[in-house]
Amino acid sequence: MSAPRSTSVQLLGDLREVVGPAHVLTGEDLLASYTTDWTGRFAGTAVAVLRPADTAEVAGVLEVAARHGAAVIPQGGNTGLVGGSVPRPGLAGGRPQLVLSTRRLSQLFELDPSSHLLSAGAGTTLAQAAEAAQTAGLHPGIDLAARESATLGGMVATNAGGLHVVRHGPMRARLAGVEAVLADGTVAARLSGLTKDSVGWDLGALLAGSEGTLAVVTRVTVRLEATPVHRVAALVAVDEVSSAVDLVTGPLRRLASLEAAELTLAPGMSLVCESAGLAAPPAAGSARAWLTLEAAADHDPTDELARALADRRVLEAAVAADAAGRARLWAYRERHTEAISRLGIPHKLDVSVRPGRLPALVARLPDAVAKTAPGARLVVFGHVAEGNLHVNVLGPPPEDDAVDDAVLRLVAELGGSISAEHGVGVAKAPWLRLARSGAELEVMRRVKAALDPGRLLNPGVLEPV
Ligand code: FAD
Ligand code: 2HG
Ligand code: ZN
Repeated sequence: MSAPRSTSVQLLGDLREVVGPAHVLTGEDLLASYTTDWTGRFAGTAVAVLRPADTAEVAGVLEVAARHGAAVIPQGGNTGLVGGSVPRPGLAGGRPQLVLSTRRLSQLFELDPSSHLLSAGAGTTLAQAAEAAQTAGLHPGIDLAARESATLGGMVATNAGGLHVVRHGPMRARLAGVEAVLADGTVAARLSGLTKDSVGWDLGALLAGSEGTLAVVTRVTVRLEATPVHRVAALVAVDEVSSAVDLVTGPLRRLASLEAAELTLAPGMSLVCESAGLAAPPAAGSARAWLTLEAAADHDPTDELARALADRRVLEAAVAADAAGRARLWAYRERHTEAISRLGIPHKLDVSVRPGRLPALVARLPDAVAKTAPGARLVVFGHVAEGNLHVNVLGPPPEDDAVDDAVLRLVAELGGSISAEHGVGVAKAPWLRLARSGAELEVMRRVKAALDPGRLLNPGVLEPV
């Protein structure tokens, strides 16, 4: 929703004083890429996009926004998939909406190899952080296909997961410190990087998963891991989804070197091969599921991986140890998101159940989808070790959420979560009560009211509808 012209003129004038005229973007052409989300399902209009250069400018932007009663939507790489990083019509209660882009907050503040820590501006991309860590033979212990655009601040705000959670945990576990600006401009920081520090509440843990509703993260300190000497990837065809789950929760789980265990199914495999022009995967035609595995260690983990896969339910496997070969195998898994988006605007349901219930979820999804969205195309893949499936449905119009309702209710019935790693955003706000009790939501409401009483930051996100 746009503000009355007089308000906008004063607001824009004050914002230009804080960040400089070149960093207050206005006009539809300039705003377009900041006001529509990655999927194309969520979009709105903003009075301006602000590109502050440092923490003081972020505080200044928030102070001006509060004075003018404008809502602020923090945005990093805009790769979030739940509509939390863009303005939305109707959610700011008629107030002007501003997008605060963190992309200029990309300074590398510290690389401390002895403590295995990297501290950088919130707008630093994951790829930039990984490249910096690599100069010391270290890596951030977290990886995802959006690595070239997703920012450290966005990854904290969503508690991002990704491909290496099985070994190194989600972003919350990688976090050794944060600096953030609260809605009233207060700068709060806990950047000591200490492994043991039990003085009260943990600011980073509070902000991990807060989706831009409590503060703007301006700096992130990440724990690093030593880069293993050897790395091997495998694309493994199995007869059934249940076999993939059994292997990952059994022999593979016992491998200390296991770094990734990803699941793909036949419909997604066909789509990716067609869309990206890839050769047929192992056992195409007979396999119902594939595991993309990666093991990494200072010894060569190929033999131990092979031993863990010595099982009659494994139909065929392709293995690669060199970087080009590994990338070739990973393409079957990593190119799902882009291949799906080529077909239209998907309904994305990022859900988790206990791994043992994955086969039941996979088996029941087609029926749940067919009943609410007849003729829709269903593509399912995910992070099998955490029971995290990415359920993508193509067909229903973006605003028709009957299929979202059916899938999320099925997941809740199986004791699962409506968001495993992407967050709630606006996409899943109507179903928050399926995942959190009334008492838990009341705690969230009180924390929000304490830190952002004017509901300045990301109104509508993470709020029960
Ligand atoms: P944005 O999209 O800009 O923002 C996401 C949310 O964080 C919004 O609510 C926003 O308001 C808030 N936010 C952003 N920056 C800040 C800040 N500095 N302070 C406060 N709030 C902020 N996600 C996974 O978890 N695992 C995956 O494997 C994965 N793979 C992906 C693959 C592809 C191809 C794509 C497109 C996305 C993928 N994602 C994945 C989703 C996405 O990359 C993550 O959610 C990522 O953490 C978003 O980072 P971002 O910088 O793009 O944040
Ligand atoms: C992934 O694991 C991402 O690749 C994206 O979380 C999931 O596209 C999706 O649904
Ligand atoms: Zn994922």
